[in-house]
Amino acid sequence: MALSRERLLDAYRRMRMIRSFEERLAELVTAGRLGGFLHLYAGEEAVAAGVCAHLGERDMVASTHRGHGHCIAKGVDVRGMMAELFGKRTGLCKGKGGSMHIADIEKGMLGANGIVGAGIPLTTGAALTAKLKKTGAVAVAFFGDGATNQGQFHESLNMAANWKLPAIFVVENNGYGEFTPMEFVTPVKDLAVRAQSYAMRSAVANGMDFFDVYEKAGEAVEAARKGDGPTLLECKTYRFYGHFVGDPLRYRSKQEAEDWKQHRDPLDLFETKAVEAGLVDPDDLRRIDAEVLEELAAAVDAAEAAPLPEPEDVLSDVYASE
Ligand SMILES: Cc1ncc(C[n+]2csc(CCOP(=O)(O)OP(=O)(O)O)c2C)c(N)n1
Ligand SMILES: [Mg+2]
Repeated sequence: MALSRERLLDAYRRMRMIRSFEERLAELVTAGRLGGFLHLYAGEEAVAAGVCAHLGERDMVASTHRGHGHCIAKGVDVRGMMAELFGKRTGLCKGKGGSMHIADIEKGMLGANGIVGAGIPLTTGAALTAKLKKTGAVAVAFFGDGATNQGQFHESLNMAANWKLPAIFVVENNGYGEFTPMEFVTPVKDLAVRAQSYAMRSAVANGMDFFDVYEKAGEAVEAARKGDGPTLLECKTYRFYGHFVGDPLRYRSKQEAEDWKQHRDPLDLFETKAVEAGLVDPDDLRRIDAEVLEELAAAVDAAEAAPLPEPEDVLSDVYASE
């Protein structure tokens, strides 16, 4: 599916919002204005944006501990996210979830998740629901290279392939799980090969290139929608900030990180390709950059000014009900 100028600009806006959102959070934490443990998605924007550009609100997404990017790409309200990060009553989850539990079911965001790999069976369940109810929706799991060594990854892929569920399993291979390089714990180089055990379709994408992710995710979504079952899509990517805000980064060289930032930044790559092909105008991109910063400044102001939850709120929304 070729992208119109309008949809390209929308994809760029989402990627820019992810980048600026994460940069703002890093500043706020460093300045002591925001607490909590944060895993930033900066560097991986093309994966979330390239996949979510194929999805509508009825489609479901399950995320990870590094979840802000997936939420933004899926259309979750940035003001509600910011207030949630500040633990405020106006947050998407009324301030009780925080970074690793942001969820917005109305937008098809099943939730960030502090348990590595746990979004994968949730996605499998959402895909089973879509199939049984014939909604035409697909379900997407985003997860890291580390998560592919969890049992639930293998159990879910087996089940999804066997039942031809409309699922897309997107592995964000950023080369590290916490502070451990992938090659220390994983004997295969391309995680996509793991799909073969389940007779599942697979693809490898350059996760820094929106257009490559968009194309390969498009094939996966199309196959899922027409009943041809799931795909394991491996996106090779890199996290610019390390595992969490404050990570001393002793396990990777400065040169390695600089190389990714200088030569493979997904926003730069998008701009070069889209402008050279005459698809967008740099002025439009600069206008979006400015609008995103304005929107974020308003979100931070609103979040800081918002009330904290009341003590009695601790007892509401604790148990699921019909
Ligand atoms: C079941 C479980 N085991 C261990 C952890 C601790 N932990 C948090 S993030 C992480 C690394 C995950 O690596 P990966 O899946 O590659 O995702 P990335 O952080 O690189 O995006 C680990 C081991 C956890 N949260 N849950
Ligand atoms: Mg990883």
